[in-house]
Amino acid sequence: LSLSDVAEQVRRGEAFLVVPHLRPDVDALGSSLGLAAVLRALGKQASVFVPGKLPRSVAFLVSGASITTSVPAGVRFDATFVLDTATPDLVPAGLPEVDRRGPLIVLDHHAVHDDFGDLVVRDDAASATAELVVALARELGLSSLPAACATPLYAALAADTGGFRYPSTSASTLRLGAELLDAGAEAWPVAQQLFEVWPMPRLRLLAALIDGLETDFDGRLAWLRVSRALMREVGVDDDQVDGLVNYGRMLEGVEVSVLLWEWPAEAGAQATKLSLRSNGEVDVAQLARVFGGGGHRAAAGALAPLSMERTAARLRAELELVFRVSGP
Ligand SMILES: [Mn+2]
Repeated sequence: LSLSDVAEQVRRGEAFLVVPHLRPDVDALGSSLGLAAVLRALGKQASVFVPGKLPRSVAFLVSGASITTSVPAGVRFDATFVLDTATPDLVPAGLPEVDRRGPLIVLDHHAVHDDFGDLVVRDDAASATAELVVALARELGLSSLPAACATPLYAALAADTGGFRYPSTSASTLRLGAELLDAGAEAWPVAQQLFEVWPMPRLRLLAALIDGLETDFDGRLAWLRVSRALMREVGVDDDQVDGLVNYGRMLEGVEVSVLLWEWPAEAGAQATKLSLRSNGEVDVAQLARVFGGGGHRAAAGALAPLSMERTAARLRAELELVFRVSGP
């Protein structure tokens, strides 16, 4: 860890660009908004850059001018933070040239990752990137957390721990959650946004997914499949498919849940997105790696340049090895 080096960059600088990964999730965007609030509390300028359409699931974090969809022209940044990002492939396009963006500072908690960035603080023991943002705030001498960072950082923590339930939830995670509530975050409105408020089409999609659920390897594996035709039929976009893989893991006896998701074809080429969840026994980040993806031990994903059936066959071959090695 080089938190003190990062803190030194912050002390020396005036203006910072803050960037979450492409199609940001709640930890990526919440950590970015939280970091921007911390920087502003220290008297610095901070811009959070999120190009393109914001996923519906994170829209509640954004109000007014808290993000920008294009890098402000004419500003020279002293450094650019990239948050919750394990690979340069997920850094959004459109960052300024190096003389205008300064060094790339990566704050991340993915166990499987590529080496990139000029200064890297990566801690796979952190339950969320939000924890690293708070560690940096402390390194910078902020005695109390600014109110503006409370909700985004609390939401990030709650999202990546599944509502403070996953094995990554430690006593210090809960203490940090409490500190963020003290700073002004509200637990229930955040929980509603993260876990409770679903549009009808998403519930209908879940019903269809559960209807089509198949088990494999004596009930240790759950398969879920989403086709474009099903998505059209129930009226959902890609945002709303995210996270549904968790439902396969709920089934008693399931160790790994797989969601295969037909991805929009580009230039006639077929592609399938894989979402993987494990109960902790099987390291699904390693499985995702086979398809060029990544993630965490219990939650990972990849985009395979294959049809859904060929992706399933390839994955099943990998899983045969996993389940044979780990035994019944
Ligand atoms: Mn994260």
